[in-house]
Amino acid sequence: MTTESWDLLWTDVHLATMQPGGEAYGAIRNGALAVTGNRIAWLGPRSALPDAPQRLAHEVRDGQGRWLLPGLIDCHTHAVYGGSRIAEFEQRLTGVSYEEIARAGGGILATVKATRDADEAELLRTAVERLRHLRDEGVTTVEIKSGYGLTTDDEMKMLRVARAAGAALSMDVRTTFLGAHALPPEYRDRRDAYVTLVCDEMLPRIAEAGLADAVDVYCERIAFSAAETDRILHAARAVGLAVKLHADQLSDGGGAGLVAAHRGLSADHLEYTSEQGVAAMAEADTVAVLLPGAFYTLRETKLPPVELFRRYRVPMALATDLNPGSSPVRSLLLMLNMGCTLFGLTPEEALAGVTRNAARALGLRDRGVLEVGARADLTLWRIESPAELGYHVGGTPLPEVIRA
Ligand code: DI6
Ligand code: FE
Repeated sequence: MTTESWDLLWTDVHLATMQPGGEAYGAIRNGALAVTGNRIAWLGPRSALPDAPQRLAHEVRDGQGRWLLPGLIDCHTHAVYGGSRIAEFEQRLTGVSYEEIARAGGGILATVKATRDADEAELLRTAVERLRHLRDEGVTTVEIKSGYGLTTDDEMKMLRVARAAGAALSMDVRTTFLGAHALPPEYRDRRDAYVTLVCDEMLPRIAEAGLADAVDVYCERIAFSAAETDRILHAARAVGLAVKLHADQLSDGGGAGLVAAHRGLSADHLEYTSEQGVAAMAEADTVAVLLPGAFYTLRETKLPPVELFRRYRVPMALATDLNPGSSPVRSLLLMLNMGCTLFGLTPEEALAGVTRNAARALGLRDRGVLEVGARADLTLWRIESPAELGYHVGGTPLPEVIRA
């Protein structure tokens, strides 16, 4: 043996490192990549390997000209929930709007009832069934929110199930507490009391139990106001949790500027965000998470301000928003396609949105790009070029996946 002894070495692979600033997709054609333990140990052109492959690693694999990418990251889902909203899908197609259904006590509140009624085993079984689709597409890290429990116990139940689903599927799950997703029916005339419950009871208990990595609020005219949101984000930061926000989806409620003022990790949706909001996000290093599945499902027409995000250099991520109402989406690859076709992203921006920038939206610095020291979450694709991942509408090739 020479000096190196890597665990595993791929040769004859094209690398899409997703590092910015150089080749498109950070590509290294005719490359090689080595892993030791659960980290990337070396990468570069095949011709730069310091010795013959067999002398460098315990195991050498021929990549057969496939493309090697980082594991994909879905940074916004509501994958744990009870029941279904298929009847609401039928209702919307007879002309009833999402907001009308929500105001009539359906929508999120219908899922709250079904989630409260479900036990942990049932919630876990159905969440695993949904997340399996993402896993098979090469998703190695997924964020999952609570928000269909809306009592301390039911929110904690959802967060435990989210973690258990990750363990069952060998996916890395990041959990987000979304107690302020809807006003529960028992608090209908006591909004302030519910916000107080979220701030003074739910947040401290969940933080103490270590069940959440971040806190989110649905800031929208059918959910929580900017002032209520501000209270909750303050309380979240007081217990040391990172914050993010469902912002400016159906109206401009100033959500982007508000979460930026709290130095939030991300602002999500953003169809109605103003230039002022975009500028605030740029200043605070807040990632724009775009959710074309919800835009498509609700047949929205107002596009998120992609050109402003580019101009202000706000990183853009893409996610499924997997939820039973506004985004029954189980394919992150389809979001690449919709991000391009509906929102006008380039295929490279779209792919950065489910790798490098999705990692940033979760505050994770150890993944999302191929570089020495990064987690060895890898996907190997038999594709012509990385753009192909956003090209097909259904039937996209599936990867071989290596998980840390
Ligand atoms: N994310 C959400 O939390 C809500 N909309 C969205 O894009 C609603 C989810 C739901 O309808 O259950
Ligand atoms: Fe959402």
